[in-house]
Amino acid sequence: MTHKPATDTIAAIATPPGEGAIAIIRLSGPRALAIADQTFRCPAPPPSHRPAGTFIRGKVIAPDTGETLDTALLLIFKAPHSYTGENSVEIQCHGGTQTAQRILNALFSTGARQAEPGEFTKRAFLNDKMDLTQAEAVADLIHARSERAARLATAQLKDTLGQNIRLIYDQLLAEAADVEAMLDFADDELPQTVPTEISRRIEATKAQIQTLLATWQEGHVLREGARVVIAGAPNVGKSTLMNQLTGRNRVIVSPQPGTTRDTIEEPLNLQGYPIHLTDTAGLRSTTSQIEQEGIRRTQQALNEADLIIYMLDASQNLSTDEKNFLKEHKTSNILVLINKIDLEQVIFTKNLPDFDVLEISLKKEPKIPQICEKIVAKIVKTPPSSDSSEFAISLRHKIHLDAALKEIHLAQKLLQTASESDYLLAATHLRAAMEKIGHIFGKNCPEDLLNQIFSRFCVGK
Ligand SMILES: Nc1nc2c(ncn2[C@@H]2O[C@H](COP(=O)(O)OP(=O)(O)OP(=O)(O)O)[C@@H](O)[C@H]2O)c(=O)[nH]1
Ligand SMILES: [Mg+2]
Repeated sequence: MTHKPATDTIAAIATPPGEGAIAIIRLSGPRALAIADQTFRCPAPPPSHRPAGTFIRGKVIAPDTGETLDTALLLIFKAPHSYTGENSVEIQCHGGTQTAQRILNALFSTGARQAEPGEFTKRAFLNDKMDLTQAEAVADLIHARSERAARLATAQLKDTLGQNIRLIYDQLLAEAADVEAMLDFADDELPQTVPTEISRRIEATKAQIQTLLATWQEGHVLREGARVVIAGAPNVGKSTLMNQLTGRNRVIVSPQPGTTRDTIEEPLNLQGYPIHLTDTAGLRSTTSQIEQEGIRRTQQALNEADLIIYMLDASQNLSTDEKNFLKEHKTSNILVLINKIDLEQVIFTKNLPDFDVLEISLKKEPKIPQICEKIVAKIVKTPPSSDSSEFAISLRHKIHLDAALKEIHLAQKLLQTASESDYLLAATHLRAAMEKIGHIFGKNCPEDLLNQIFSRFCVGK
């Protein structure tokens, strides 16, 4: 990476606010060791003269007044062997709400400035300590809400995704160069078709990109959580299901149709996948303004859903509204539950041949494990296969991969014809694809894009 080394020194509290046993303050940049010398009193030699990796016990002082702020430990890292790749210092002081902030102020008064969110990691990226997929994995790990999410982030941090991406980048570079090399033929010797070997390699690269894209759904669910919305006519048992899935009496259940008036969201963790489960107001024609607003909110939740759980009452024939709903959502990601099979049943799975259906009785035979199984299968459409289970791409990666695929398609089309100008243009498309892939691991990534990525980090990371 070609960039100018940072000229300023940044500092931040790296531990969460509140009371705790210890707090950690990080300091990184060209003046980190000089600032440590000014603010940390310890037996000679001073911090800047100590070897990297030493832990020193001493006192942090306010340089202007000489007041002792705390007894603390100071850990020294020297460039390039630090997280950021710069000279860095970590101070471990007593926890609580005051001490760390007072120490931070002392560092500011000696020339450090407050670090932006993710700025330590951004410096690590700019100093080639990690590529962009690894930097993103740091944030993913911090935000991980399940064990699987944490495992995938850890693997990505070890560069599993980056290696795949860089391989694709190198392949595209070689493929573009080989297509360009065809321009060296004299016009009358130009091959009528692109050599099959090059076409085969381009096709293989495309397949690799598609394999990566197939991991998006899982990545999306793990990072953002899946939106699962329970919908259906009033009184079919939506709130009962919500309560049983969450294991809590969260929403009111009653025999009176129209009990739930608003959308109610609850978090749920199913087999390591975070889920936002939403109970909704029963869908029906109504003149009540409150209920109409509830139904409008239901519609909104349905529009944003990753999965709809549509519930029916087994003892009631399908209403026109229900028939219309099912027709409209034939192609949606939808699971149909025929509930109340303990009553006299008039609707069966066989009546709904186009849908994935479970017959249940939340009262007598809820089949919650089967419902959970179905939900997971439907939100993570491609179950992690052995070769893609090491990572799951994010939306940012998906956008670049999709764009790269488009460029490769265009190149392939042009390569089917055989004029010099077509070869040249095809090579240009392959290079454009390569550039999009490069953005994923951070090659020539525009500054505003980097800032956007690092802004979702915590301060101090
Ligand atoms: N017999 C029978 N009754 C059930 C079953 N599941 C739920 N119920 C009852 O059906 C009634 C309605 O349940 P709710 O969960 O409130 O239904 P809902 O779909 O949320 O209804 P609204 O909020 O009005 O749209 C309650 O009296 C439940 O006890 C079932 O499997 N069998
Ligand atoms: Mg309800």
